[in-house]
Amino acid sequence: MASTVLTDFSHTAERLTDRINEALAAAVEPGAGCPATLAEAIRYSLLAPGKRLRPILVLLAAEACGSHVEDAMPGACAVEMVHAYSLVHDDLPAMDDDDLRRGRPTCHRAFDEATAILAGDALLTLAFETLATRLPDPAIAAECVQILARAAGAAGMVGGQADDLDAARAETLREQFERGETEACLATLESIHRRKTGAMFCASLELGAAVARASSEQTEALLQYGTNLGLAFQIVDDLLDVAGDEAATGKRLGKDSERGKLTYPSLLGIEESRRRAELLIADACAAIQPFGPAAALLESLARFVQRRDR
Ligand code: GRG
Repeated sequence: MASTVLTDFSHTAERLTDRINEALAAAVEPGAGCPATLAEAIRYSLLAPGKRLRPILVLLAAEACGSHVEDAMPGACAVEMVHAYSLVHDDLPAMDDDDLRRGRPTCHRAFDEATAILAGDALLTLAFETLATRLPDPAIAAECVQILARAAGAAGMVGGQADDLDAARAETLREQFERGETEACLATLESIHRRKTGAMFCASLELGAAVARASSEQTEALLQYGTNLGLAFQIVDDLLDVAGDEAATGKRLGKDSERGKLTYPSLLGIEESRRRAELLIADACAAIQPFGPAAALLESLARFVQRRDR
């Protein structure tokens, strides 16, 4: 059963990833005025071999709501640009200080810190230019800009990252943990990850829905799917940090425990974390049942997230 599910998703990923990569490569053809090294750092980071889960979500959501892949491609590219910027900045010494990402040296290692900061800035800016100029309907373009800005901004991904880095909050979490207040710890962790990781999953689905002019019921169902999927994705990410394989994930592992960071496995243990991820995936899949067979690929993506090793 597991292998059927993974095979289903690998077919979908194969079908869409080449098209996404082509569109991304075209979007970062260096324009006049862009310095050569900056252009190289942008392409190095954006075109590195990631899973492309967020752009695939945009395209599958649009398809499930009756639209076509090509119509949703600007949204798919924009969300991957924001994701790539967040990884470049997260890897910087001032943040997570990492030297390996997607199986390669991180951007600031391959280039230098200033270039990595600027490549991230350029990717973030290009995401909004892509939405504004590549979506033909100005009303839909404006809606998509709003969706992505809200998810990526101070009350979304950036806010979640700020809280995740906040030493005072980490101290509070640890004290709560030591007092045995597991539920309070879980609520804090969930609040961080809903913004840091989950908001971009939800935005991806909402972008696909906006392009397809989905009904509010369809959008709501997709958001429920995205909220559960995003949290499950994070739990699995924490599990991979404990028991994953560096060659498969392409990043350094074991960093959470090295830093004494509270994570789902450190709070709940490995088995209970796995069980929670499984329940969240089941809830994600239940949320999209109203789409009928059109939801099958979103369901296979969710199963992939649960069982992923990278
Ligand atoms: C710097 C504003 C700012 C935000 C950073 C996304 C993020 C917030 C940090 C990345 C660090 C991290 C490990 C987050 C947890 C989950 C996550 C986003 C993992 C990376 O996503 P994948 O696995 O990566 O989809 P690929 O490389 O496959 O695209």
